[in-house]
Amino acid sequence: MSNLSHTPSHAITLNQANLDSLPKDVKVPQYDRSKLSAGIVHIGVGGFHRAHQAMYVDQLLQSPGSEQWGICGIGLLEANRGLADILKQQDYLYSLVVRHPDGKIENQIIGSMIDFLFAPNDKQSVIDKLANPETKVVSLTITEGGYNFNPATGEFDLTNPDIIHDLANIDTPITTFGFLTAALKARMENGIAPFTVQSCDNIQHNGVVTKQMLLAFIEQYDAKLYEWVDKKVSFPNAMVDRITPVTTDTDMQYLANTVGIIDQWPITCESFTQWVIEDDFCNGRPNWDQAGAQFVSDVTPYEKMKIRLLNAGHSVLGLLGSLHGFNTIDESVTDPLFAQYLREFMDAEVTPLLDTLDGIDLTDYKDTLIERFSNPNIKDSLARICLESSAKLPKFIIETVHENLAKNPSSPKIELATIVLAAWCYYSDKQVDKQGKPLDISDQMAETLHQFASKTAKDKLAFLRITDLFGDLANQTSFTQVYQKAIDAIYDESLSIKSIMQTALNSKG
Ligand code: CS2
Repeated sequence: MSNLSHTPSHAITLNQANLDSLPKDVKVPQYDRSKLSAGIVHIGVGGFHRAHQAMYVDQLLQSPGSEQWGICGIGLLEANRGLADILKQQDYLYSLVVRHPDGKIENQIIGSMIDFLFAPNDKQSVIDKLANPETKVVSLTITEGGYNFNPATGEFDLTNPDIIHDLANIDTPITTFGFLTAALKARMENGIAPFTVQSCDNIQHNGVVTKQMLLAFIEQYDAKLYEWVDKKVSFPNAMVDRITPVTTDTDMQYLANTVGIIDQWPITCESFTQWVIEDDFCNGRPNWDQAGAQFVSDVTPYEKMKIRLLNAGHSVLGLLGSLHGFNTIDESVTDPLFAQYLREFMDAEVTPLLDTLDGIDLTDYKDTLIERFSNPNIKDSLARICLESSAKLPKFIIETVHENLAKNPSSPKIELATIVLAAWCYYSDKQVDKQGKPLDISDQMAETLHQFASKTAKDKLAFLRITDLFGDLANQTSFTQVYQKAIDAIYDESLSIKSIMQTALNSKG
């Protein structure tokens, strides 16, 4: 985060010593932070973790009896250095600015994080922390791409140079899998019960996937540890949800100028929040249900609903909105045509694939999504939504297309999703919107995406030949017929994105 240009004289710097002097309408921790210990170690302290899990823990800590469930954050990436410094200066406190759709704002200080370890500075201390018997739950928000699987086959990628490094140097690892393995090995050898690994990323069956990936790593490393982890470690699946835009200078200025707090990295989020977790913990767990989370025996239908409607809906608005020239989700969804397109995509192409859920009305759920996306106080940038699309779209949208093709091979319901995939091709190829304005693209696979997409003029199916993302879609005629039509329309510079969307909706009657 950058620094504040002008610091108002009345504003108070956020740290433990100043907590009692903060403005009275700001909610501050009502518990004694010095009594907490870190039963939870969290890898990947991005905005989402700070708006979601850390907030649930903060809520739980407000009532006595949960002191063992403080959080120690871990940053594995060099990019986390700035965050490590800021959190330390602020005694690991930060502000959460909750913005309701009607303009109401609630400001609170989250106190559940009590330490942060920056791995590049000292890997051993991270391994020791994870191996410490006090650590009962290790949670992860390492993004969809962090799980290191091939999106089409689901196989763990053993060719990743960082994984190769970690298998050869388990005492000085780089990846999440290396650190977890080193720590679990130490626990097994020292007779310490294992921790639960709790994934908080947007992957269906995130617990199952985490277990498969970790075991694929350990299989290459140590047979005895493999067996121990397979039998003893639990990996509960979970559905996580709270829209958390990227923090901007405006957020910091709002806190300093309007609220009176100098916070170098505040977090802003929507008021809605949801966390549904499978109750499968091998070494105790916090009573997150007392803080509003739900424990269930099977989270699968919740995960699928959320990823295929909310996350996919974001990507639909993100890619089409970017090509149209919009900047934020609320700007896109308040355009009636975009809202209609999103709704039709959800109703016709996704909903028929979803299971029914006790107590959840899918029509209400979709209405709520449109309301949440329309929140004018959450300026969620399309650049954030389109960030790492190569890790997201296979799970969010391409799986839906595959399922529709399998369900109804002669007339699959795939047209609206296919236009989004064709838009992604144009986006990766031209890297500008339909008016020629450069797009802010950030994707680990950006080069490959560009390379394949830029052959579209010669071979309309070129982009689909990235089989790691699209599987066999290039060979399925019922898909390629629709896709070629979508490519023709998107690449026709005389057609606007909106006219293409309108035509697609009209053809549905
Ligand atoms: C977004 C998510 O990154 C994305 O594409 O869809 O970050 C989304 O905002 C969260 O999953 C909301 O819970």
